[in-house]
Amino acid sequence: MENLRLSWLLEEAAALMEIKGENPFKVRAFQNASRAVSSLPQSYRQMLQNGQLAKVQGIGKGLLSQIEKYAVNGTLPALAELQQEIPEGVVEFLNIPNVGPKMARLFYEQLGVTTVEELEDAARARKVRELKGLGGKTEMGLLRGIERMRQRSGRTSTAIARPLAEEVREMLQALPFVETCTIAGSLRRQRDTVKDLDFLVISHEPAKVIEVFVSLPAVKEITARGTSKASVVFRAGLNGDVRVLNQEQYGCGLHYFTGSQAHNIRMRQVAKDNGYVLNEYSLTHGETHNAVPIADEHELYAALDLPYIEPELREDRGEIEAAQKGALPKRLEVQHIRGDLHMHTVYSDGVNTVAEMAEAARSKGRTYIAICDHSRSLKVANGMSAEKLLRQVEEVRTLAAQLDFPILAGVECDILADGSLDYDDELLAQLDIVVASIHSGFQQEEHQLTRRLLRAIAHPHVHIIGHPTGRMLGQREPYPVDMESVIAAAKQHRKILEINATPERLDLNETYAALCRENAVPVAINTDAHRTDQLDYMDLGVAYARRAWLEPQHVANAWPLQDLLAYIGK
Ligand code: DGT
Ligand code: CA
Ligand code: CA
Ligand code: ZN
Repeated sequence: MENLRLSWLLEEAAALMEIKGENPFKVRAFQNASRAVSSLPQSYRQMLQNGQLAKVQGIGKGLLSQIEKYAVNGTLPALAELQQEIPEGVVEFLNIPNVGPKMARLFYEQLGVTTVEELEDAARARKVRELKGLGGKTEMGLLRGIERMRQRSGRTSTAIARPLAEEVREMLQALPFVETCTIAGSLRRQRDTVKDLDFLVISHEPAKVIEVFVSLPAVKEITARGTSKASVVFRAGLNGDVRVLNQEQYGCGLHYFTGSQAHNIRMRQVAKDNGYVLNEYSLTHGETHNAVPIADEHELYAALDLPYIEPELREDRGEIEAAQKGALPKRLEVQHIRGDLHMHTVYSDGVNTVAEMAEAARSKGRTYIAICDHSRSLKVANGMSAEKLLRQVEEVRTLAAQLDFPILAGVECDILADGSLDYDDELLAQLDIVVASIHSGFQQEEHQLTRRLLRAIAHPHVHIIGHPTGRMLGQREPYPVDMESVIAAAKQHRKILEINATPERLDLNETYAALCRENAVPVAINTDAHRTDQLDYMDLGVAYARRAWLEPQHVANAWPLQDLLAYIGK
């Protein structure tokens, strides 16, 4: 417990330093120390006394001296100083969509605002657009962001929800009196947005767990608090529920809190049909009332004569019937994914070189990739001129030979307002693969947007339609498109539609992805990575695709490269 508290304080200091604009190495040092402290084998105090703490990796001299002072008087000097300098309200700026530490600092330093209300007033008084590097567009975006933050009655994107949930889970899991902490609810079912976060904890000391949960640094407000459950509002704006159970209740409890409610209701009926009673804690015999020991969800399904049903399928969309008939979809795993057909490099708005992306993708188990940087019209993303694209094609081909790793030379080509493409046919013909996407003119009517996509699909040099509905979860609605016509056209022209695995996108959504499956239109799950670490979005894309019941055969980049090339006619 002592270690955890220190770890939080170090983390908080790091966040404040970021706002203050401190040297990133210094920020990193505090973050690393926070992580190191949270996983110490003994109490930091003991380790300080016996000299072991100085040897721990991630805790340098400066940090050690901070911790020594903390051990004596209970305050971290660096944090105390930062809290003097930066008002609490400024930290809340970070909860506004698209506001990072740099911008928060700018508002605070240049406008002198210290609360969200003051910031909003300043934006309405058109003072934000006067700031260096910002403009009217940022100002409008800021006002919309503040509004959205307040609304929040709605759902939160998994992009925000998942990192927060993982952080909370790790903190609870690290407690000595916690056996297991599991994320349940819609996040475990891999929904694209969630209403709240649900945590299930196994512990013999529920009161202690609740105590820690409600005092987590991420918690803003406690809305309900009992002896074994609690509800809070996180600073990020969404709610959280925790439920503490004992080990015997784990299997049924996890199943219940994972949901969905509709799936649970069906499962209760199945239990009843089999002579049992299923509730949130246990499975009991209907007549004897004796509990059936259920250690985990596998045992629960087995007790009801069912194969295990993946959380992603638990929506009462036919999964129970499929399970009874032995017709559940084969579980799509990230190991099935061979290629990644959409990623960016320094040629447009990416951070890494072609070589770095290729090496990273290979080390993550991909056996082929496509480099698809932005095309010339997309000025904001540093779109490539025709000459630059040709230079890249050359580099890609040379590199593929050098690395002995198949890299397709591609492009993410803008679909212009009239549905034509951003380069001429002669240039496109030289590429191995073309992802065509809409990045502008979302304001068009449904029939115009649909026509644009249909024209692109019919274009002989286009192979994949990127993020087909343009949604940005929590920021931008999908643009209106007649997706049934789009899918029909994709089938007719043997094209591929993308599930863009970026957490804010997940586009196609699960409904359209399922429609593709039903119509035998292959889907490509692409990361759209702009940095090497974003290649890991593949895990999320795959998990999301399971919600659409996609199997490896439905996913074009799970095919061997030869099959993919044959399908796109290369
Ligand atoms: P969300 O939060 O709207 O994104 O979706 P969930 O599924 O996480 O919903 P939530 O947080 O209200 O509840 C978590 C799970 O607890 C839910 O999936 C199933 C279970 N649950 C909650 N309320 C009920 C209920 O009234 N009946 C049944 N059978 N299950 C419930
Ligand atoms: Ca929930
Ligand atoms: Ca809940
Ligand atoms: Zn794009």
